[in-house]
Amino acid sequence: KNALYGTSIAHIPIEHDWKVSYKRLEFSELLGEGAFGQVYKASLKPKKKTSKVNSRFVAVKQLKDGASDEEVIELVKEIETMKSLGHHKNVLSFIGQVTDGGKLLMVMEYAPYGNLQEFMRNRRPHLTTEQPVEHFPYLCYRDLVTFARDIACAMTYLESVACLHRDLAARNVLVSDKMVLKIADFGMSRRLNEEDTELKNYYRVHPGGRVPVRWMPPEVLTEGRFTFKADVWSYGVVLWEIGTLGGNPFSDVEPSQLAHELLRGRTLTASPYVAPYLCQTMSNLLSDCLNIDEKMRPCFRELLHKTDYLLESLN
Ligand code: ACK
Repeated sequence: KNALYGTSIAHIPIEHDWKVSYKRLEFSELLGEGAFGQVYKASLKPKKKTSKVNSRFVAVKQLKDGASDEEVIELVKEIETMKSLGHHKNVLSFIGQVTDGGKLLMVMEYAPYGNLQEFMRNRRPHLTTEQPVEHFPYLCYRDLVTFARDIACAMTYLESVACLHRDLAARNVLVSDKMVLKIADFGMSRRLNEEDTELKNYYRVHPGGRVPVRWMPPEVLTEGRFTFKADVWSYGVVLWEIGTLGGNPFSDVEPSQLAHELLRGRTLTASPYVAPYLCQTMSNLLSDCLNIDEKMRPCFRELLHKTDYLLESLN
């Protein structure tokens, strides 16, 4: 049993207005499970029984029994990051935390259509005849460009508040009502403090620290040096995931060999599901993001302008 998960949870500083009482939650199905713990769908009842406000669906993340100190600390950090982010339409909102009974639960906005990777895979043209999926059976090119724009919009915001995401991938983007995307999973994210921003503008990954290798640029894999341009590289990989409707990037490369392969010129190219008239623009964006020289990669603001422009041109 770890120290934080027991009574000492009371020592974690908590702002009163983020507290959610456990009694207000009515749990339903398990949405997903990872090494870290589980995410459940729940209904959050209003604070006062007499309230005219309706219950709303939320997603609740909790650690598995016997979670290690590190896992608890990661959840606490994720909560702290989400609290500090402020609201953006393409960033999953933090609702509050439950600390009753010495348990720590993170309560967040519920995104009804799950993660973007599976969402796209379930809508691949050859699959839709076998397993038609409710609400959005097909995706059109416009949807794919809207996905690229939504993610660029969220990332521009995160950069503006000095938040490195460090785990940008389609599996960590959730699909909400009207197919609006929400960036989620801030477990690995770090806020750069003023000193970092002024002096070096990077975050160093600790030796042996976990990184999602196939979404990472060479400078992270070889030096553990993380800047916003590393998030831009990951964004490039996400563009490829969008173009392949949820493909596995670099699936034929051993993780230990990836840095070497990238430095030898290996990259991600053309996507089978992208319309011919979009292919050139999307490939250019992709190769701009996957530039070995981080200084040459565009910033998120530019990516937002470009994807927005592309979307307008489809109208
Ligand atoms: O594809 P999914 O159902 O979407 O599988 C993962 C799983 O939990 C582990 O992260 C789902 N999930 C996480 N957060 C949310 C949320 N806020 N709303 C809906 N599903 C969520 C995610």
